[in-house]
Amino acid sequence: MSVHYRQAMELDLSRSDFPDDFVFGAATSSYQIEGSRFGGCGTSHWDTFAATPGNTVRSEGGALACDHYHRWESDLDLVRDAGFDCYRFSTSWSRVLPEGRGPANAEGLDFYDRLVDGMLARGLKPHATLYHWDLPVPLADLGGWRNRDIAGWFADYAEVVMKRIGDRVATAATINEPWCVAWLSHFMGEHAPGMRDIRAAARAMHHVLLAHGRATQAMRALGMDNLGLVANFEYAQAADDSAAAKAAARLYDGIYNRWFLGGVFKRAYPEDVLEGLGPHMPEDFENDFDIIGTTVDWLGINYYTRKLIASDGSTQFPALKEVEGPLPKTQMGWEIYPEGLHHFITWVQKNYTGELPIYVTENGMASHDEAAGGAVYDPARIDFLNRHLHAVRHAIAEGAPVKGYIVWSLLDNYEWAFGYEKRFGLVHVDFETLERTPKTSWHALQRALRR
Ligand code: IFM
Repeated sequence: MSVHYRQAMELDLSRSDFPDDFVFGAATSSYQIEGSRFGGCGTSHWDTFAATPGNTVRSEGGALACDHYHRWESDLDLVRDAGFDCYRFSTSWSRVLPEGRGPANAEGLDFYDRLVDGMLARGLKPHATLYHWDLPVPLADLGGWRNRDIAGWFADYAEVVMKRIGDRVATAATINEPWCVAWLSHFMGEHAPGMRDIRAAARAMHHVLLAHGRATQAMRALGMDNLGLVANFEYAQAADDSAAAKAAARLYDGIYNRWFLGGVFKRAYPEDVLEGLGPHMPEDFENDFDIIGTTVDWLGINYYTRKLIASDGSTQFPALKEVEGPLPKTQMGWEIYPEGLHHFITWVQKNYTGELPIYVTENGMASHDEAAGGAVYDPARIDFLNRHLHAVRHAIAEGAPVKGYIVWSLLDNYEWAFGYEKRFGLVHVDFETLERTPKTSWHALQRALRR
């Protein structure tokens, strides 16, 4: 191995470059890894969405996924052996409450009980998320996120889960990526339930936050703390110098980045977005801001990329389109832009969260990784992690209260509409044999965390 090769395989930061109480972790989500056909899990809207040809690559779904339901112990060993401090996982609403409401599936609750104890036994802090997109079909059939009642259903589910594991989790998040739950799924139609409807989207944009607020209150009532929301952010830049492109990028930023934070931290939605969504919002939505603005203890930032945005020339809201950018891209076709992570940490702190702790709850990249001779060589991921960790360190040096950095993802897994094609893992999964092989990025992180 040449010196150059070895250097390309190292992170140039180590644990000691971050504050003493800073945590490093890896993340997954229930539907993407567990296998939804096991353990009495109910049907989720991802099972039915995937079963409809054309919605996902090769109609792939999460029935087996990484079979984590049966392999969770060795998977947690991989988290521990990498030297991580925490593990971010989600509980499946369908596994816990197969009908979405009513009787709980004892096997499902037992599974998460064992999982949390398994983390603690390995010295890992459990970072739980209640909703990472596996909505039970009986609730989807009642209108899902379009139905205001979902706020109460979700709060009840939060209570059932946290009565069982809430005494042992280090942090609890309500919703993962409200933009995906609402906009990507109800306006863009790319995720379950695959709707393309402005009215459905407006309602989901509001109800997802109402559900967040109600669940936060339910967990507080159980005496829990360290409660948060995990939002995703994309750095929106005008594709050219035109006023139309600048306005389009600003609106994209409003829908993606300012809407959810506005609701939770300012108890108001951004005016520019309301201009389009206003006619479709639920009646008297303003009266819900006391619930939506329920105090949280931290904010999670998921960050992957930037987008170049232009006007699509139409008059139909939001009248914008994405334009391909010139930067190097990941397997997802997403530009690599670490400056965006620094931007969002400092922007969020300045405009919304102040001294509230921030976690980078997801960051990572997909690449075409292949196992050969028991190894998986992924230097691009090492470079990606390095550059984004520098961005985090830069923000901390400027005073941002960042408390942790969690890599997406522990394992190659089910990447939603892209099926099993896109590989985000630090650990390669052979989807024929389900064999796990730590990639060179996993080894590089292990060395960096030991240093
Ligand atoms: O795989 C997803 C995850 O479920 C949510 N955040 C983005 C990841 C990569 O697309």
